[in-house]
Amino acid sequence: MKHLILTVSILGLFACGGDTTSVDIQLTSMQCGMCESTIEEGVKALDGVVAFDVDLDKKVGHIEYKAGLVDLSAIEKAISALGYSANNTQANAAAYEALPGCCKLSGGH
Ligand SMILES: [Cu+2]
Repeated sequence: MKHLILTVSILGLFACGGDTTSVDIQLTSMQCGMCESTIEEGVKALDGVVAFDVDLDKKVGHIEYKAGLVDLSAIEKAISALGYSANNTQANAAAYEALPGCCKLSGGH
């Protein structure tokens, strides 16, 4: 297992010299500025994420990441674990339930 981790780390180092991938992620369940900062902080904490900028009005997150370190499905899963949907990945139900009322889809906006 240690060898595997080491190998992955070395691959990651090589990937650092490469290009970053940039893509837009649909964040349709985002409701307010609190959601925006929760998602931004959660995603920026991931290894391999270079930049992440959320547009609350358009409900889109623009992400730049190093494909050797993280991939889009891992990023979508991380957003799901925060309680929000990402592209076609639905929000984790338990995480969604734990969100403040204003961040839920039925919130009083
Ligand atoms: Cu919110």
